[in-house]
Amino acid sequence: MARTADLNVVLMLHQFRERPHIRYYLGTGKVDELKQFVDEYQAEVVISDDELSPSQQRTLEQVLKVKIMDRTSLILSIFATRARTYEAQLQVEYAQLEYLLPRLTRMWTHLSRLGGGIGTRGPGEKQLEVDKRQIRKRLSTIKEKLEKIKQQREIQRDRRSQVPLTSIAMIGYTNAGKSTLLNQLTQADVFAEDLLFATLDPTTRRLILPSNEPVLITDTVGFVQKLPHQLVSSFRATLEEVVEADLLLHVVDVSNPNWSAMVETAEALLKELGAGDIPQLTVFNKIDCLDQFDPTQIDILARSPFCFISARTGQRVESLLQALDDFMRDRRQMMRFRVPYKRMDVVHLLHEHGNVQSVDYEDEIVLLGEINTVTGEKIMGNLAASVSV
Ligand SMILES: Nc1nc2c(ncn2[C@@H]2O[C@H](COP(=O)(O)OP(=O)(O)OP(=O)(O)O)[C@@H](O)[C@H]2O)c(=O)[nH]1
Ligand SMILES: [Mg+2]
Repeated sequence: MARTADLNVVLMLHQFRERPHIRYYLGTGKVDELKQFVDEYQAEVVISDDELSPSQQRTLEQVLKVKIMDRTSLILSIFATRARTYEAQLQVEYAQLEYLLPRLTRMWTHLSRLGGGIGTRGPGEKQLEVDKRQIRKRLSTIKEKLEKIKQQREIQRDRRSQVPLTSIAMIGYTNAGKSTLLNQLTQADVFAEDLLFATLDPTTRRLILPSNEPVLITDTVGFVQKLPHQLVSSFRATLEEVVEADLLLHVVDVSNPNWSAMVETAEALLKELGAGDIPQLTVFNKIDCLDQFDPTQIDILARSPFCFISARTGQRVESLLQALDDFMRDRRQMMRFRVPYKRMDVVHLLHEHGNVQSVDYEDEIVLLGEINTVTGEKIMGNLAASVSV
């Protein structure tokens, strides 16, 4: 992640502890060691792989005399450079301000030295209150704006669901290949790069399965271990696409030796979002990077159906489509429709959404076809006056 943020990593330091040191995060001996390295390498930034408390961050900054970032602020700054739509920008700004608010005191300790002694209300403290008030005001403005965007999206979603299509959401660890897969499946033109958090905004495309059934497939923000809670809450609206999906495609980069830890991270986040019970299809991606692959070695998979593909080369993508069709088959039923000749629009809808097997022209048009039961009923419901089964 540091490299993603254009930082040049010169050294990594580890310490095993029962729990972080309450003041310094690291043990005091380790802090001394770190201080020596900072001087030796003339490091400009020190990043901790956990979130630091505001006071730990402050104390370390005083001792090490360099900028201290934590995992959260690093992720936030990467998100900030990735946010392209207005909504994503607002969501990131919200998360950043939330992160900043309890950390503002630093400026005060620095300014108060100019004012009175310790314990007096110097000019710095007043400034701090003003700053905090402004931030809270901005937070509530952003919240209102995000709420409006959310409402607009709900209207769009309602419009989309005039004829309800099964919705499939792609989830998975960042860099797993979700956007590449969406592009491969639907010729979408989504930004897919060897970058962390390449995607922040959800993109939805229509995909026609081999059985002729159209579905909606959505690509969205990738997950990461210890994803900051500020981001989870501010991206909740975006992640609603995930929570409301009928099926999750859990994309896994199987060429990464840590893939099973990544699967667990994603599972935990799904639970947190309330999406833990949505049916899943695990998609092991990047098989083109493996010398050989042996599905039997993978034992965690009893939990959900799975397939192996390469989103980049397109290898075995048909097995994924097949698995999607298998999932859809359970939701389909053979139905007979009688449609008056003047309702050719309904005939079109049925051809578009179902697998029509026969059409007979009698006093009405009689169609026999396999169709998603929800879709079939909706089409009939909308046109109840003129369609019978
Ligand atoms: N070799 C190989 N590389 C792949 C494959 N699929 C994706 N990649 C590469 O993996 C990198 C990440 O792909 P993305 O599609 O951006 O991944 P993502 O899951 O959308 O990532 P985020 O948007 O960051 O969550 C890109 O460099 C892709 O070219 C694959 O099947 N094989
Ligand atoms: Mg992506």
